[in-house]
Amino acid sequence: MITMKRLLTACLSLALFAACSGGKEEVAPATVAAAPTETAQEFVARVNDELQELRREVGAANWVRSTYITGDTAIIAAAASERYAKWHSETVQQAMAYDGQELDASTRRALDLLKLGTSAPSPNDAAKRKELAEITTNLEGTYGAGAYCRTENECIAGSELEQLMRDTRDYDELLEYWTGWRDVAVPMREPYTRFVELANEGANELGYPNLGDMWKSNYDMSPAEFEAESGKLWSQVKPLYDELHCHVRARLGEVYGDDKVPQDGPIPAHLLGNMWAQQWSSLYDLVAPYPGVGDIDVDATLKTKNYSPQEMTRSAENFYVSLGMPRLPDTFWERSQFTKPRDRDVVCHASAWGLDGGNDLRIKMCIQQTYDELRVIYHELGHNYYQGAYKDRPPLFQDSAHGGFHEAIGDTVTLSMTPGYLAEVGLVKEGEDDPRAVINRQMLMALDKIAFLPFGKLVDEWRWGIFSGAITPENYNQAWWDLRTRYQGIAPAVERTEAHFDPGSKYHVPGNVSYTRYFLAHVLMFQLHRSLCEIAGHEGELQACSIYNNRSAGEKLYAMLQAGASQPWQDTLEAMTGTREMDATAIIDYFAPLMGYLKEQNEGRSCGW
Ligand code: X8Z
Ligand code: ZN
Repeated sequence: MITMKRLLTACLSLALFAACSGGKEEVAPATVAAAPTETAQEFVARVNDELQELRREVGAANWVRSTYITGDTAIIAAAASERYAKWHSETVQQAMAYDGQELDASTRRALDLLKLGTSAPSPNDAAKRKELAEITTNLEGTYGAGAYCRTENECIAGSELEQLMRDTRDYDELLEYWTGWRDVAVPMREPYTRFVELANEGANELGYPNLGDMWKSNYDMSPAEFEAESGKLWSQVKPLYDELHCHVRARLGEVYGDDKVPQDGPIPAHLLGNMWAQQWSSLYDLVAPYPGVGDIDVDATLKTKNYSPQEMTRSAENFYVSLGMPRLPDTFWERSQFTKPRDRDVVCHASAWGLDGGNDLRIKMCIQQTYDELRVIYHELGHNYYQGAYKDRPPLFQDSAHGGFHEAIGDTVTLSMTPGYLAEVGLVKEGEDDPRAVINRQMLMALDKIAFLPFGKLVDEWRWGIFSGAITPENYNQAWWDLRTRYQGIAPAVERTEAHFDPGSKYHVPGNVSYTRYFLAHVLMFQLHRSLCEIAGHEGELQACSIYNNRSAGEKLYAMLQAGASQPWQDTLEAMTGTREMDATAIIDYFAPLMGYLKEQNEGRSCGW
């Protein structure tokens, strides 16, 4: 999505960028624009210059805020957001002067993207703008600094709770972490409700019925078409999820007992090895089809060789370099946050930053020595390589083709982390050729990629509902759990009420990052992988392909990244894959071997919930 936030960071809170400034004397710009004094092209050139300058300031303020959460940095970040929001409101008003003019496609696109240049549009009223900036800044800060305190002296930070959810198998202990973390979100309910009112007002002023429609307008098609498009993709992939759900539920029933995991109902939400039940790879040992066959124990290598966070990051960089992409700048290594500082609160949720117009690339993570984290690093560097590739475009085009593309690049690359690749770079020992190892590997992959799909779909369905008013504050939590159960087939093991605000326990809600992008990325990554593998001349099963070291694939990928947001995403996708449509057939092809196995396993079971 084209947001001020995303123009700089590929996962940062929008909140920080949506702010304002100014006193009471401010007058809202006229809604009917005066005759312009500059041509549309001159206007766009000026906007690009101003945007570049503003981004330096907003980027710096947000970086400091995210890596040093205090009351002081809240003031600095909110003030910068506020300034950006003021500029944005006023500049969009000025742009309306060109509404009726016939313009070349690039200028028209620049004006359209300008309008969409925030994910939390402010009302054009100084007091409300300030309020919105403060709310969004504080919501993300509350998340970043959040912890579950078992006792007065024993508090566990969010990122540590995430790790415990991966490692622990004790039913009650898991439930304790699960509910403990959700207490952090309770105080978010009220400010979030106000956020919805204010940002909707801002969206109305920009001409959108509500913020959900504005978010859905980011895809070079109408909101209704976009909803239909994502609905179509979901119905293509749902059968894969249903098989996986059925099998995992059966195994969990064996572990915890059918009284705890009823075999005809939703799975208790705290048992999937992940705080949000969104990626299940930490359950691999429970569902490994052929235990021990061709095991890819990257965790063990990282620990035995004692890889540092920087070494892990270097290994990800080497992959991109093998495709012919440049090395990351020295400043990346100097300025990134690789580990969780001991002495202060930070937002640990991983993000990638393209500061100074893409010349100053950084990641912000709290890296742990695991294979899961290694893959997150590859994901983040995908963002950084995108940011570096489109940096020579005008600022309004410095973004991905659509939000899903930004999220898909690093994940496309991780599909090339085949056993052969991992052996070549010394992360595992050379394995033998055994078809059972393929099924094992596919299971591990499916626990992440297929398990994620319904969650990727529902988070914004909930937000579209609250932004449109179809879901009211009295039903926020109930509606959230209805969607979680309907899509994911999971349910809370303890009562949840409207005193809770469980969506707030997921970073992207207080962080105000739209989420459909991840759902789309999970479809696109397989589509892109299939095309890149064709270019690389791969023959045979898609799951066996790695584009590591392949310059032809790398060139094609880099050309796509360089296009940035300069053209409709359909053109970009066509140049890369030959088709103008997102399509889930590649993910279905990819997992064909595993699907055969799952169907066999599920025979005689009654699936569904
Ligand atoms: O937020 C992320 C990235 C940063 S853009 C780590 N992801 C989503 C999540 O964690 O919920 C990647 C997968 C989905
Ligand atoms: Zn990302």
